[in-house]
Amino acid sequence: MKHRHYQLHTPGLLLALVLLSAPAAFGASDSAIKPPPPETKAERDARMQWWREARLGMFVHWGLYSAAAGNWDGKPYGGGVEWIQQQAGVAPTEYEAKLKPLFVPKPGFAKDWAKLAKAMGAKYVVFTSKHHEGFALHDSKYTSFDAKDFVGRDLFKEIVQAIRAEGLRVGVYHSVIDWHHPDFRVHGTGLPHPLANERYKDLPDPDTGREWSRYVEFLHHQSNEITRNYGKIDVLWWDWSSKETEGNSWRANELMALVRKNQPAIIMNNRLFYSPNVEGDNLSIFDTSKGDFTTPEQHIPATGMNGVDWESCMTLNDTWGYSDHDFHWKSAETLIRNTVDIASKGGNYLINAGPTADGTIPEAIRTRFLELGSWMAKYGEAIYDTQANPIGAVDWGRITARKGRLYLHVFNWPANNQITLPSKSSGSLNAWMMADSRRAPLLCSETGTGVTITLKPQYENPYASVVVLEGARW
Ligand code: JFZ
Repeated sequence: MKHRHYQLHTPGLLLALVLLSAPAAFGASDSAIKPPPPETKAERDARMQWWREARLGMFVHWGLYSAAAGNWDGKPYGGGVEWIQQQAGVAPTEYEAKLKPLFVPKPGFAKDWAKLAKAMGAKYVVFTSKHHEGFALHDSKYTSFDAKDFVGRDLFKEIVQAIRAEGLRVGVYHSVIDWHHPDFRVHGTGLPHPLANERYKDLPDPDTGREWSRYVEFLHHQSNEITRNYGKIDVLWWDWSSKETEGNSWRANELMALVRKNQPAIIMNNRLFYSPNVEGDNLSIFDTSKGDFTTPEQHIPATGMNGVDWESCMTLNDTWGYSDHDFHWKSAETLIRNTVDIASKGGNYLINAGPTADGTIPEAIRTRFLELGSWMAKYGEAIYDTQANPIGAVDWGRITARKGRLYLHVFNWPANNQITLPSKSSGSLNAWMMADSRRAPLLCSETGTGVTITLKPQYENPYASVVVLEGARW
């Protein structure tokens, strides 16, 4: 269970431990940095628009690790088992040999993913083109550790086409960490590596002969392939950097310029740089020169922040990659209320699914995503393209807004059927239960402390009931 804490709850501890033993930072000097393309605020807003409106995305972690299903040599592992190679300290040759025969994607699996994403109400899908294990889903000229060589299919292409066919935006997660590449360093990066495992401590220095600059070349080549060979890519989700290995270590500015050359409208996260927001809440440290949005992981910042684009990503159980023994599922209620909470703070919610080795999304995930989707189908107007709560926290639920309208999401239905919000009337108030197609007006009254609205119990929704309110002022 220690691993779970490392990865999901206190990664800072891991970083701190590694930092203590880490030699000085290394990394190629960034001699060929090209300045970012000039972009006005209006241009940036236009580029970010679809993403800001989207509010909900589906994350998919799928690779060779899916075939291990959270077990190695008969031993079950907990936490994020897409790290199983690192958790069990497995050398690349053994890892590849064991998992290759087990990784057999079924035909049409990607269509199921895309259909589920659509039914869930997601507007975009972010899938792992390569996770830390180094296995590439795209057909890469620069390695034979890729899907084409393993299963004779370009899985990246299948996935992109399926997502597009559902009218959804395409996001690609690309790990800058690579446990397979012979030039990716084992020690001193502040990043995890399987060969840093205890069991190898008496062997000769595994970093002898590793040439970092060759790895970075390879990273640039693969990033070029995935952004050049598959049509439009909407999001690039880099993962991840430590204090010691970030920015120039990846020749990040050059890498981002390359990607933007291939995909002028692409939206990138900021994980080519060390980002305390992965664990912390301080959105004010966000810097757009390091990426377009920031990525709190497994948590929701206490408040949003004007002008900061952010996306909370979360597992559905306690792992990103598939585990056959982790049943610690979040409920549909949690998914729905998190979606509302995040929208009320002006962020996006990226919810993960870990398919099995053949690409099947487990039933426990499907049912929860479909439940979220049926709520979104009814109440999506109160989520998509809305703004953050403009009037402050309320004890009965959350608030989202758009021009002239507030959406009041009631989590805690009051016994007297009345909710109060701290705002005033701008003349006449008009409110109705969103689930009431006749829009019968709710009783509204201005009191000394704000506006009181009387709800109609027959429209109560067990997850979140929504009131539409017009004519409020704040
Ligand atoms: C990373 C991955 O390691 C993980 O497997 C998953 O893909 C997730 C979405 O991203 O998780 C992290 C990233 C950063 C830290 C810890 C875990 N960190 O900064 O300590």
